[in-house]
Amino acid sequence: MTESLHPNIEKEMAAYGYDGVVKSHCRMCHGGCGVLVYTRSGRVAKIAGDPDCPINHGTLCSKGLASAQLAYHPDRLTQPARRIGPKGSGKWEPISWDEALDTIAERIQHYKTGFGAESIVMGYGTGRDNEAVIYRFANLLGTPNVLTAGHFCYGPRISTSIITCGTNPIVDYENFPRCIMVWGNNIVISNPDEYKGESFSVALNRGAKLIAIDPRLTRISARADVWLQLRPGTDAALALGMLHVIIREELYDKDFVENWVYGWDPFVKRVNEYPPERVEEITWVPKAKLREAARLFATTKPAGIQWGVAIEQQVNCADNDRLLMALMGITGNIDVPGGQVLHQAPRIRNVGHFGAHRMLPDTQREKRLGGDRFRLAGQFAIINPKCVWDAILEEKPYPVKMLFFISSNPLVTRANAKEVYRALEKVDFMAVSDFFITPTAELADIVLPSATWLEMDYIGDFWKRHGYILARRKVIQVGECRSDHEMLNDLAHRVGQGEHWWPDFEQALDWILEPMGLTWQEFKKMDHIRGERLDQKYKTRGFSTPSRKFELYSTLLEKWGYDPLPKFREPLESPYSTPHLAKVYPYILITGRRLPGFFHSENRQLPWMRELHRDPVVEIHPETAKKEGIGEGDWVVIESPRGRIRQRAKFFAGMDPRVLSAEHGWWFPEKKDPGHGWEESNVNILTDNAYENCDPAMGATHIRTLLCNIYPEKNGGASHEG
Ligand SMILES: Nc1nc2c(c(=O)[nH]1)N[C@H]1C(S)=C(S)[C@@H](COP(=O)(O)OP(=O)(O)OC[C@H]3O[C@@H](n4cnc5c(=O)[nH]c(N)nc54)[C@H](O)[C@@H]3O)O[C@H]1N2
Ligand SMILES: Nc1nc2c(c(=O)[nH]1)N[C@H]1C(S)=C(S)[C@@H](COP(=O)(O)OP(=O)(O)OC[C@H]3O[C@@H](n4cnc5c(=O)[nH]c(N)nc54)[C@H](O)[C@@H]3O)O[C@H]1N2
Ligand code: SF4
Ligand SMILES: [Mo]
Repeated sequence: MTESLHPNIEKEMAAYGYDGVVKSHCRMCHGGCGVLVYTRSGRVAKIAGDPDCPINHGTLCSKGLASAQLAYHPDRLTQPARRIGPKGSGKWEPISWDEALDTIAERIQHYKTGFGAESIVMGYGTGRDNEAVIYRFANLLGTPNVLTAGHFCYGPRISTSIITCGTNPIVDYENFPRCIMVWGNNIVISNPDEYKGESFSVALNRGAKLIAIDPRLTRISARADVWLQLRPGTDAALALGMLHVIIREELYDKDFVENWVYGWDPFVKRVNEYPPERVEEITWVPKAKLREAARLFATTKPAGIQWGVAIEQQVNCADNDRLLMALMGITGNIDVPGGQVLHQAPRIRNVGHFGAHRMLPDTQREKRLGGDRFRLAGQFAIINPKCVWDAILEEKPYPVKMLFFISSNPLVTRANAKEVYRALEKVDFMAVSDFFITPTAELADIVLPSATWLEMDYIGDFWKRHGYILARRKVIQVGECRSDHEMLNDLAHRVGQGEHWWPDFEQALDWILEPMGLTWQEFKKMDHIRGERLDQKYKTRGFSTPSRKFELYSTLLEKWGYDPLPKFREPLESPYSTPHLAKVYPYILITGRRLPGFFHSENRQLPWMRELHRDPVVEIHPETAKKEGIGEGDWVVIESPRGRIRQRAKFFAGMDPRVLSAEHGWWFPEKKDPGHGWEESNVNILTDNAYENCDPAMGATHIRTLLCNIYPEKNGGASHEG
């Protein structure tokens, strides 16, 4: 696409000998940033931010800049392959796409006939812009089982916001909030979902007040007007305490509460159970600071809450999300400029429509794994991973025979990795689509080479709630790699779903855009489209909930048999709930703080990214290190009741000495044995996935806090070289 280029781009092309430039949208994370991809002789030569893109205004992160190192990586899978030795032997032979897809299609038919479609579990991990095609395939196949990260990431905020106010409220950085409360989120590193750190930083530079709720002194906490350093896992109590102050001091928006809130009186009664004195004991946050933060948030308008996944990977997941929405709602910040906006999508066929959820027969929907245990999750087609491992290992409530993971590395990214391993080892048949043969893929029967964002045409950000859709344009072809969309479109024809799919995936893109009267070829030229922006829609339409109001008291949770009001539950494993365990495992471990260059278990093979961060790191307070005889940079053993791993100690005084923070996602692609060191430093060896340790409605696994011990490796921990 070289028509109508900015003169600077033309100059740059001439100066460096680039022979083409394509505007597209990165997707090294959840995606969104506009990019200019410069090419030379048909290869990507440079990637730069697109200054005209309203999402990133020309900025890019290190992962985006390194995209070509992923696309051209010598270890990449570029052809389908079949395992020829036992599971985990690392012996593969290349096969054709026809052979690979015919084998998978034959297995699907076999298990569907013999055990029912529910015995086939489709899986993906975090948002990759492929979820709509995966759900479509599963629903048309008749399996209610799609295993995602949705139980503890993004799924909770979508489902709880739908039941509270109709859709997910997004901070309106465009209209500059005057106060931002960052709650368990590190947006300047994680750029999560709808949000990019750049917009947040611009709002701060315009003078917004900042409140940070984080057990760690992040760059954001350090810049905050008020930093609440809470005990990890106690967010619900803290939010209830803030609500207590706001209600007692009558700092809430009376008009909104009177006219638009459902369940105010019982809600206030519940909040009254959490006076600041009690909250201080639970959260370790001094009550004076709690009051200061509550007052600042409630009296500075407009204000937004930048929420993070740390509050969702908890036993209090759904209530945490609902409490943050309560704070937004009662302070009058919902759907106002500079507050928290309920955006409208462009008039296209949306992800839910594309996902063909209505095509799944009710008799099959009722079989969704864990659907009767975790009922909020079940309503939103989300399942808890342990339900899948149990169905494989114990065949309860029925056997799962086949797994098909498309963009996920569950052996490294799901709780209780040893149990995950047993399940993947036992399952009858597994197919994996990925860029690399990861530790999970090593246990598959067939692996498929997937295309990176540089190798596909697609409508990016289609699933997000910020109101934009973006054109992702194909720039290169690598080997025989195919996008997950094209692959499933092809496979669907081989399992008898052809009438619901398209001869070619471009026609699917046309179908999505059709209600707007556009084709993909036309949209490509437009770059992005945004839905209509209208504020305070509730004043004319009400909220899209059963009561048409903002439900602080959830009528749906009540209907599904849950407490309709939010509360705090002490984590199952903590110094207070399991004091006997705390004698052996005296520290609270946080897992999974985001690292700039890695994306969960990804990018450890990209030279630029690995040079920035060679080894797994556990943060430890210097006093704690001294007490345990640990030196800066030492390899240490971290041990929990589930197992032990090794990481390197980094001194960090910005945490309570009783807290440690370990990285997640570690395996070592450079290790050539087929396990690639998945057991060595993988923090999910330590995390627990017991059902009681999950949010009762959402099934979110409580992986953010657990009890652990730490000691120098040289004292007899693991036997690895340092
Ligand atoms: N202890 C602990 N565990 C955690 C977390 C934590 O904080 N602590 N965070 C969790 C969270 S929030 C999430 S969302 C999950 C993420 O869990 P996953 O999504 O399973 O994690 P990834 O490591 O990103 O694995 C994705 C795999 O898909 C491949 N891939 C990437 N893009 C594509 C694509 O477009 N197509 C295909 N076919 N493959 C692709 C990558 O190479 C990689 O191997 O992990 C979670 N695990
Ligand atoms: N570079 C990079 N970007 C990513 C990812 C990645 O792996 N790498 N992953 C993506 C995904 S899937 C997700 S879900 C997002 C997540 O993005 P974020 O929500 O920003 O997640 P984290 O950085 O894991 O956690 C944010 C903060 O929560 C704090 N925290 C830990 N425990 C608690 C607690 O109990 N309460 C509170 N209030 N805070 C706590 C941590 O100290 C940390 O500073 O990032 C996305 N972006
Ligand atoms: S934030 Fe995400 S979309 Fe933006 S450049 Fe980084 S990886 Fe790409
Ligand atoms: Mo996530």
